[in-house]
Amino acid sequence: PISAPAAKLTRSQTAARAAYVLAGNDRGRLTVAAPHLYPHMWSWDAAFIAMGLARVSTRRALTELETLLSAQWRTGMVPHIVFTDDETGYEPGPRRWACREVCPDAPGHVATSGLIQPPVHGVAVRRILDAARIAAAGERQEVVERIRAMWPALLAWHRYLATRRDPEERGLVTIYHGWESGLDNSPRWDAPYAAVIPAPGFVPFRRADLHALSALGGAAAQRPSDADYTKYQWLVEELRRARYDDERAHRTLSFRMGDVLTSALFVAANEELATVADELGLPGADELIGYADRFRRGVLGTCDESGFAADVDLRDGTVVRTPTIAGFAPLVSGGLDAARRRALVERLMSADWCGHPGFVHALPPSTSPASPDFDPVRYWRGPQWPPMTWLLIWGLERSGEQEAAHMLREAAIDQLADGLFAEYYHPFTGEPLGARAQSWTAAVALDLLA
Ligand code: 9YW
Repeated sequence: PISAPAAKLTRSQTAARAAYVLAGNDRGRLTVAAPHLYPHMWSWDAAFIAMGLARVSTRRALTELETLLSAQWRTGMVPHIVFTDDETGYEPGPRRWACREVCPDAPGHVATSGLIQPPVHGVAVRRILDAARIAAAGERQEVVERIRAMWPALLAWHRYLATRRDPEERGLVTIYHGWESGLDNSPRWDAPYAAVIPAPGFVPFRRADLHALSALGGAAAQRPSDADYTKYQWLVEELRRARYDDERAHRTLSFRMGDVLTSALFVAANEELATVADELGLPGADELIGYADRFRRGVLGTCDESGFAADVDLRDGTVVRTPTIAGFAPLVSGGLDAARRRALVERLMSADWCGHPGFVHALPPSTSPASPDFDPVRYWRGPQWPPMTWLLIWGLERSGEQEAAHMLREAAIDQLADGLFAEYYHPFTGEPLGARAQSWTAAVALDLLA
């Protein structure tokens, strides 16, 4: 357990404590997402964790990605959860997903979920290779060899996304569940979830998350509501009935969204991996650049005049424009002309977003405080999430917006100096919310402080 320090930590104290948290969550070949609430491996968490670990040990960072990729499906899909052997009571657990039982593409040696999460793994690979530059020659050589060995799996993952998740080549990644976006209960998904209606007689299962959170002193008000959760569970049931077959899923699911943030992250990951391919003489660079171009066009095609992006309901083509953090996707994908990029950065720093005068830290909230859907404590409906802050800092730096990037970086480091590495933060009180000692929060701290 990690308790609050009496005063704000210095930068080196924060980094040391972050490394300690990651070590505490290390189960050998994987790092659990959080000790109590999330006692398994999550896909995009693993990528962030690998970026953080790269600052401590490139070898251990690669192990994280290797463990994740060893659970890859035959289709190339990288599952959103890889279950540890422990009987943790997390729901939906392996029995509920029943992937191995109903789908021949699921791996046999390990239990996984049947969903994806945003593909930020290529970003982690790039950063591990960069971190290895200052390592001893032997370590660098090992890093190169291990990246070479995981390359076919990485290419297969990107091919899966570009084909099965974008069969019509719109340049938007289709998601089958809000969980796939990583932003589970974001107001982005309110309208599409209205069409998700559990069949009569569907009995929702026990919510393990509320029990785990209350043990930590957290409240149900910080988590998705029961009504939302029943829909999440029903979608898992629909997917299981489709036997996790993509073609069937596209025809039968009651939720199919073109996710603009996932698509933007996919653009960036393709570009990062293409540079790795060039540097190490690996195959696929042109293919990856082709994917990046297609999905960048897809992202930009959803933008309004100020460059703010939207999701698309693929069941009927409706453009779903909500004031959530996903609207800033073009800062990650790139491609806006300078005037629209400026306008978007100004919007990000405005009082409707980071610059709200009541915020303790001028950091991006998951939903705009100017929106009627904003809720400062409820999960993805308002709180500030350090990994999202990291993504925007990274995107701003890539876009040449150094000043804004610097401001967010300083504010993020100040937020993390509470030494608790909470899952998310209350924008108006600065209070830590959700899990403590959350791995990806600690990983982000390590990277920002390196
Ligand atoms: C859940 C692990 C995961 C993140 C997601 C976040 C949350 C899990 O935690 O989902 O059970 O609701 O929404 O993005 O990967 O940190």
